[in-house]
Amino acid sequence: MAIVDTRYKLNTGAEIPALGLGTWQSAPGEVEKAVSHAIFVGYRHIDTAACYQNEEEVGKGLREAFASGKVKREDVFVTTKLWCTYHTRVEEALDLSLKKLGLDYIDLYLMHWPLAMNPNGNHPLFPKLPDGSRDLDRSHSHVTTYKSMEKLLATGKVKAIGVSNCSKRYLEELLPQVSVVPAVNQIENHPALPQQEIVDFCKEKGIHVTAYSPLGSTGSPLFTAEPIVEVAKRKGVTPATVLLSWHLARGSSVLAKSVTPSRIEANRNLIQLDESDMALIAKYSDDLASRKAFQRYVYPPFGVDFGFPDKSSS
Ligand code: 1BO
Repeated sequence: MAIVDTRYKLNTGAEIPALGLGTWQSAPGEVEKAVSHAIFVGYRHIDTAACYQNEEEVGKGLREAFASGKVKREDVFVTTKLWCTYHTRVEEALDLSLKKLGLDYIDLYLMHWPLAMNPNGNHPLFPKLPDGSRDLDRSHSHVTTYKSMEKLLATGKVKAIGVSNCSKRYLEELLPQVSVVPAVNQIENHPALPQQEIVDFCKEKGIHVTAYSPLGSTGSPLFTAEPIVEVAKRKGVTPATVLLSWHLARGSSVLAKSVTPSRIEANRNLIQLDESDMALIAKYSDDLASRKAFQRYVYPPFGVDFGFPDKSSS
């Protein structure tokens, strides 16, 4: 089996393909083609979110692929996410996403961030208070929201539920209070933000990790970082291939975002990294951390301390 066809078993028993197409920040008007192209070239995992405002386009791309007759709905793992202004209206949010996507079920429904925002604020997605700070809805903890998500499982409209951007502290708060262990925690993850503590905690609790922004954010130093380039040379691949493959070596699935057909295709070239490759990259991560060259944890979410101290932030 080619490494790109790797699948991980979730705690629901379902399988999640190791490589997914990410659509966050993909330009409108380009996502539909990106989704259909990705599926035509073998991707079986598509990630979107209500907040990305591209679910309709993603849906069109999916329908184009299904209409070809080569791929069926059940062949493609589709993830979407509950946005923060909908924490008090979980099923309504899901129904809106299903309608936009043109699907009758979602394979994985994630709480996008573990905090609720005012549903009646001055902006439908990012409401702010007059002083410019986030307009939060403190009547809803992430635990309350997740409990509403648990009820969705009985409707058949979601096959699995999970979380995103959850630190160890948020998960520690959640797990003892809920009946369904999240199937996935989707987090920003790359060698400059390894989030090892969260990855280890999720593994211990049977929560699969999916990485977003695996190449780092805009202006990321990762492509030219000496250890990444060194591993790429050793293996005869590009730095991007090394950065995507790093997640598979850690047992995580990875979302590769692109709307460019050639790049969508190139991102399938995942390879097996060995212990010495991983050790070289780990040394780079540790070195960045020791120089405090990056923020090791992206929490608390949006820089907001939502009711309890996030001890993992430092
Ligand atoms: C605000 C979106 C973060 C990535 O899903």
